[in-house]
Amino acid sequence: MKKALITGITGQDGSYLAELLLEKGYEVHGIKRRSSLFNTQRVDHIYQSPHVEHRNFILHYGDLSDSSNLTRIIQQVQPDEVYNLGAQSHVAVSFESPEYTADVDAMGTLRLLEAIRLLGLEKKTRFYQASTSELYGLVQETPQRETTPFYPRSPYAVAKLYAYWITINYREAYGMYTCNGILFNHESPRRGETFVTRKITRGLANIAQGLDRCLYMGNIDALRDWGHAKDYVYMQWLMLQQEKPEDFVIATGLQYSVRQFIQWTAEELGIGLRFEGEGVDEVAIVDSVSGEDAPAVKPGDVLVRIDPKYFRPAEVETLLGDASKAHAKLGWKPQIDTRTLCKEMAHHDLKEAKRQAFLKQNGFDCAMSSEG
Ligand code: NDP
Ligand code: GDR
Repeated sequence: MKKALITGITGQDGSYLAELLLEKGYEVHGIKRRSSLFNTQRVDHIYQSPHVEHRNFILHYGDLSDSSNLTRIIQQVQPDEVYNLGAQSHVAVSFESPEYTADVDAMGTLRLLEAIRLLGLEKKTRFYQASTSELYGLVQETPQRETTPFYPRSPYAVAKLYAYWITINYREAYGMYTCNGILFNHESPRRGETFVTRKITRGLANIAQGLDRCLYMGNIDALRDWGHAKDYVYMQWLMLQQEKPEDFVIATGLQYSVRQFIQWTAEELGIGLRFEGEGVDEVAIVDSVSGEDAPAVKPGDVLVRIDPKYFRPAEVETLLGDASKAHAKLGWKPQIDTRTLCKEMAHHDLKEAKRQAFLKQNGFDCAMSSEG
């Protein structure tokens, strides 16, 4: 039985990857952070109590900022594969906590690689690094592929640049099987609530159900290449199953604006929207409402406004990936397109909003926040 260790197992990708590896018969170990509230909601459905015999899903307390802890876990687990998905992954937050982001996202990667090497596991343990399209930042070529020069635009992206190169350096210096997946944005109903797609699907569903009144957004002209997280974690596994380690871009090859994602989400909720105004004065106004999913919305309502507080000090305006290398060498193609992804997320969040609205109507408190 192969053993895998996943950092960031409680996150979006970590939860899908853990499911995939369990299906493939792995013993899955994950690192979770200590938190004052439960933080394992995304993996609770596969959780196994420590009192069960022959567990194949085991969580360890740990943190990417603590090398002695990482070394102890790797020594104990002796993993065949390490997936480094743990990170302070929010670009806007990285401007507010740049040093912490560098410590976890850059140095955390080094700590894992050094632990593998110092424990003498460099010929046994394969290593996957969660690299990102944010490395391209101010894009130098469109579409972006493995050979496109990088130009990071945030403390997050600069930290991930270090992680990208240290992963390659350990491959070249010590002959380790290490690789980078340069993944473009990928989303799902499990996406963190403060990333733009989830903020939109959750925010509009809440408004439709009368739990909120208006969604405040940043730069809705930004263009992204959005895929489904389930498709992308499969690639993470596939990259570690090759004869030789290599780096791959993973993307759908299509890009859309944030504004388009808002429009699609509204359509799924039966709301016709029109955009009026420009720049910080742009708003999205309800044109029509059909069906029963948006009882709290009527024509003329302003559903979306721009709040400059969500603008970033330096923005990545456009990203579009070229995954031909992954198509050619690994036979990989995404199965779920962006429109279908949006539909799945919107209906997931509508269901949750209906549940919250029901609780509210029956006198129970429900806390709503659309910060992000
Ligand atoms: P999430 O933000 O959903 O998950 C991040 C995970 O990292 C969580 O489990 C979080 O724990 C954990 N984590 C945060 N800080 C630490 C720390 N100090 N020590 C240990 N663990 C920590 O991210 P995604 O699942 O979306 O992304 C996975 C990885 O892929 C990240 O590295 C991200 O930067 C990268 N990436 C993501 C893309 C995307 O579009 N989703 C695209 C390209 C790259 P907790 O649950 O306690 O917060
Ligand atoms: P990104 O994702 O920065 O690409 O990083 P995010 O969804 O946060 O932003 C995408 C684009 O939308 C614009 N935007 C807003 N973003 C947020 N969060 N909130 C808003 O209100 C808002 N309004 C407009 C942003 O300015 C941006 O242009 C994600 C993360 O998962 C990273 O970890 C990962 O590396 C990259 O994707 C690829």
